[in-house]
Amino acid sequence: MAVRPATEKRSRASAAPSRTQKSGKSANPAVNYQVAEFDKDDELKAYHDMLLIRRFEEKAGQLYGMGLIGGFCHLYIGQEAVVVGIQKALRDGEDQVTTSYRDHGHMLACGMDPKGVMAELTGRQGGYSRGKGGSMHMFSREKQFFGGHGIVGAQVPIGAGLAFADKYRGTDNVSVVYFGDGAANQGQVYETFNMAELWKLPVIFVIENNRYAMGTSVSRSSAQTDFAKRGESFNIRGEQVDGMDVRAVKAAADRAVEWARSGNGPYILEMQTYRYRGHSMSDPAKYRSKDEVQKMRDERDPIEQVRKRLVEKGWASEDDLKEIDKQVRAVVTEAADFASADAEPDPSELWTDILR
Ligand SMILES: Cc1ncc(C[n+]2csc(CCOP(=O)(O)OP(=O)(O)O)c2C)c(N)n1
Ligand SMILES: [Mg+2]
Repeated sequence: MAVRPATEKRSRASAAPSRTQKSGKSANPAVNYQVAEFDKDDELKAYHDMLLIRRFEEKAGQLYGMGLIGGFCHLYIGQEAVVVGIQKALRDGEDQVTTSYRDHGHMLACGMDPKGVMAELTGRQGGYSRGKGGSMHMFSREKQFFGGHGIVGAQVPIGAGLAFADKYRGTDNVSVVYFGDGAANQGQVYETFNMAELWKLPVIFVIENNRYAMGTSVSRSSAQTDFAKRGESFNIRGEQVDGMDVRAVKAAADRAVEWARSGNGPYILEMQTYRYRGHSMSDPAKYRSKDEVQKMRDERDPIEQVRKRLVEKGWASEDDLKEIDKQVRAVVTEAADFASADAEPDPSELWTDILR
């Protein structure tokens, strides 16, 4: 899969704040619009995988509204290109993934079963944590998915620990740890950066800069909003990437994976992305205008970008795309039906799977 510079003109509605695009002082490049060349199968798979996440999240939102999901529920709608593009560069079931509480998309991208994820959301025994973990705490050893973490930034040292284990065991696996722009201000992130570079750990830090940490925009919370530079004082390479274009994400992920897999140590990818929904289901999102969200949906939507290319290149007709949507909706409906009908864990399960 070759890499070529993108020729499309980018609109000002790019997920990137304009001042980061102008930055020229750092050794790190400004937003990287270089894209991987996707053939028909790549585009169709990306379309399917991103649509699965979107439809799954829409359904999770509905089930939450119906009172079937308790506790917190953080939707990933708008950010789908990030996990789908990164996963495309990984070895399934070998490279590890760790993320925050906004985690359903990451699990689906890793190939975890939508039924098991949805059943965990509704607290049923067929869920990935047997109905006892919920939205923020799911794991799969088979898919090498290590959670799902509710404490902001907690997954960052865990991801580096996984990379340490990879290196210690002499494998060439890499560990990908996703965290947000808000989490990037946590102290443990920098302790981790230091050790990861010192020990040349094969870890890729993916900062999902969706421009908000709960209700606080990056410019209000961060002294340095070029997150790709956050590793500079540790000599960690970083790039800013157009996280709304799955091809750009894939190209950047290829560079980062190649770097880490060959023993060069950690790499930072700042994904410039955007979440369409509130921070969690209980957030009315009054800190930003409806126009801002609509503009992003209209001009930068990651799924729409792929859909447009597929149609323009004659790789899929509108009917073909409707068929994919139908198949995806059937998978999601099946997951929701299972998650509504499956039994809750038996009360005796309160005393299993715990440290005591
Ligand atoms: C240590 C800690 N501090 C505060 C919180 C409350 N909290 C939950 S999510 C969040 C914002 C994190 O934003 P970001 O890292 O940008 O991720 P996003 O939600 O945008 O994906 C905060 C402050 C927490 N869960 N853990
Ligand atoms: Mg954020």
